[in-house]
This record gives sequence, C-alpha cells and structure tokens, in this order.
Amino acid sequence: MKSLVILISGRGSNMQALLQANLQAERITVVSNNANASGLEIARQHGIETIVLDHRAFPDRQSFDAALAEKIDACRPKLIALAGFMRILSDRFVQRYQGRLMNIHPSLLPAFPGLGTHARALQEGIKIHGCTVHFVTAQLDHGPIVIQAAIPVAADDTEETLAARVLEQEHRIYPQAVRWFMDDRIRLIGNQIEVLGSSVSGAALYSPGLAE
Ligand code: NHR
Ligand code: GAR
Repeated sequence: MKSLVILISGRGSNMQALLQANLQAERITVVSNNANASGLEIARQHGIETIVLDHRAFPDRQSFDAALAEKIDACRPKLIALAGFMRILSDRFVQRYQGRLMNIHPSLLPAFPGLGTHARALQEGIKIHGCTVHFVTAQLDHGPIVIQAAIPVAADDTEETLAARVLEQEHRIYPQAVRWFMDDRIRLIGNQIEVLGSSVSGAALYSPGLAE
C-alpha cells in the first residue's frame, strides 16, 4: 500500500493542493505540530486521518523528532511531504528519511533559504522570484531540487501580493513533484534530479507578465 504523510504547521493550502491532486496514494496521513493549524480542519473535511504532535510538549528537538518519527513510521510512508511545516528537523531525523523527505520552499533556491523569503526578496530588489520543491537534507533548504516555478516581481508588489502569486505557483508544482515521486519517476544522481520520461531535467515553469 502506497502511503503518504504530509507535515503541516498552519493554513495547509499546499496540503490541500496535494489532497485535490488525486495522487497514487492509498493512504494519506496529515501530521501537525500545531493543534490550531487551520489545515487540520481542511484535512478532516477531506476525510483524511490527522495527528497532532505539539512540539512544546517535548523538552528538546531530539525528543520531538523521535516522537514524530514514531508516528510517521506507523504509517510506513513512501514519501513524507513538508507543506508549510515550520520546525527545523534534526540531522538524525533527516537521515532516517533520506531520499523520501520533500519540502516546498517559497523562493528560488539557493536564493533566500530560511524564513521571511518574500520580504527579503523585495529588499534585495530581485526581479524574478518563485518557489522550489526540493529533497530535505541536513543543510537547511539546500537539498536536491526537483522543480521550480518563477514569477516576475512587480514594482508595486508588497510582501502579501508577492506571497499570493508565489503561492499559486506552489500549488502547481508541489502536486507535480509528489506525483512524479509516487509514480517512481524521480531518480537521484548525486545532488541532481532526473525525471524519468521527461525531456527536461526536473521542470521549470515561468509565468510571464509585466512585459512592457
Ligand atoms: N529541516 C531540515 N533539516 N532541512 C530542511 O531543509 C528543512 C527542515 C525543516 C523544515 C522547511 C523550511 C522552509 O521551507 C524545512 C526545511 C522552518 C524554519 C525555521 O527556522 C526554517 C526553514 C524551514 C522551516 N523554524 C524555526 C525553528 O526553530 C521555528 C519558526 C516558527 O515556528 O515560526 O525550527 O522554509
Ligand atoms: C507556503 O508559502 C510555504 O512555501 C511556506 O509557508 C507557506 C505555507 O502555506 N513554507 C515555509 O515557509 C516553510 N518554512 P500553506 O500552509 O498554506 O501551505
């Protein structure tokens, strides 16, 4: 049985995009480190099993990660997808799931790893921004890149307007990447991804606009 675990912390719109994508997963489980995550309600509305594991109930990262791993292992997942999951994971946790732990990050990595990506993008005055699906490694936001989507930055963009346009792209590329993985179409060669049956390496999407 192909099982998928989705980790969330909040709104859960990327999770929702995955749930609506008709993936080849016979069982999906959503785990949140935050009991108040509104994504939990969306998951329940989809009839998806949810688990809450409050990180504040644990004395340190290691013990939270160990408890999280226990919940995850009970699902025997093919893939664990971080979807707006806001806790940094320990090296040990990452190693345990090496090659089957994916993340969606709201910037064109390797630019802007970490948090607050849209504000930093505006501050730097970059003209092209976007999002990245990558495998998670011990080095934060630096794992092998599966797919990216780019959008132009407008002169009058605010953090909010930029985040909203990037989010639209996140909802396109994350289901695509997870589908490839669930269908065994992703091969990892060193730090590079190959998508079987695709003429491009991974995929790049660009949303034009703003041309004069
Ligand atoms: N863990 C590892 N080891 N490697 C990665 O690449 C990871 C990861 C865990 C999460 C998502 C990531 C993102 O896409 C992700 C990638 C949280 C933080 C963070 O600083 C940074 C990056 C990401 C997720 N979290 C704070 C912490 O102390 C808490 C912040 C909060 O709760 O608001 O864990 O951006
Ligand atoms: C998304 O933009 C996601 O890329 C980002 O948070 C948002 C979550 O939205 N992830 C991170 O910043 C991870 N640190 P969602 O809960 O609606 O999917």
